[in-house]
Amino acid sequence: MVRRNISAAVLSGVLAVSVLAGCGGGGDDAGSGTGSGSGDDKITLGFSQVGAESGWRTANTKSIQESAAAAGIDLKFSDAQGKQENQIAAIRNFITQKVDVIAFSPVVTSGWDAVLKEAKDADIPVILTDRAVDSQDKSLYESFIGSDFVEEGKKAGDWLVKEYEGKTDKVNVVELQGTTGSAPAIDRKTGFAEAIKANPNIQIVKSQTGDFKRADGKTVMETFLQSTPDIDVLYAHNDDMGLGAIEAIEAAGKKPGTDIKIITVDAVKDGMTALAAGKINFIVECSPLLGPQLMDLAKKAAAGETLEKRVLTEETTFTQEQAKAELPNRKY
Ligand code: GYE
Repeated sequence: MVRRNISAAVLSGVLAVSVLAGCGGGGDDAGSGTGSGSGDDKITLGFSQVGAESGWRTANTKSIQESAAAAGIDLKFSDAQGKQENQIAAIRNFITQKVDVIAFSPVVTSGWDAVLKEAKDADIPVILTDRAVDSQDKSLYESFIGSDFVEEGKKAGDWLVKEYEGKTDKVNVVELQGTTGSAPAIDRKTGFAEAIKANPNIQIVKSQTGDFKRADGKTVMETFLQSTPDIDVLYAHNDDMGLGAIEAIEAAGKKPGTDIKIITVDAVKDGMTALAAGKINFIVECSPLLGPQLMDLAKKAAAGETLEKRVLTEETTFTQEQAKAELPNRKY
């Protein structure tokens, strides 16, 4: 059953009236008093997911669904299939349903102000999960939990600079970008460019989106290989695109990890397997396991608490040797 949290109702008498009227279960709600012990005070969380574009996303969805169940939160999960308009529709639907909290992973950064304002006007707290929005008005959401994507790009670039330390020969890098306009694509590009900029011999010679998908990574890499014969390095914004590119590289008769060095981001099991096998050279970790922290934040938000505005995910990096050691423990 969809119910509003008590603290919000206490804060506003007007809201309390409209909430009780809107629930169609006024007796239950009116009797719930302190918000505990009624047996029917489950928090409802509406979550709009980007889609299922990558191994990372699949692991992220699983983490959110499992953590909601473990936390006793009623999760309304909606898959946007990579489309912003679907996410906006899902969020509007959550508002109509009067969920207690809304969380979503915005497919792109811009274009959210109107729907976020609608949620705010309905007094439903919003938590950004994994990806950022570019809204200037930070009061449109309560918290943003996820990685520092600029930092991830920097870690990728720093590894490359070290790898070619002391060398002055030209290093041709091709880049497979994530979904155009998404926070991780923008930031991973920025961070990487910043890390390599003091080394003019390291140049990004081709850069194109592969939409964070394996199939697109493969087709775009095929075109890179056709147009640019002397590729030294591939920087892919996620494992899946890197894995697709590996297929293209092998089909072109080259050895991934040796003829072309490969750096990716995520560290999902398939990526780690390729890293341990020597087909990828370095992976920057991006953790998809945001579920437990998201549920904690959702509970606090439903209780009317002020949330930390930015919750950062802790992450590491993996070399081939480190991947071999980590692989048996990798859950996703
Ligand atoms: O790196 C990629 C996924 O937003 C961090 O989205 C996420 C990214 C992740 O499709 O694999």
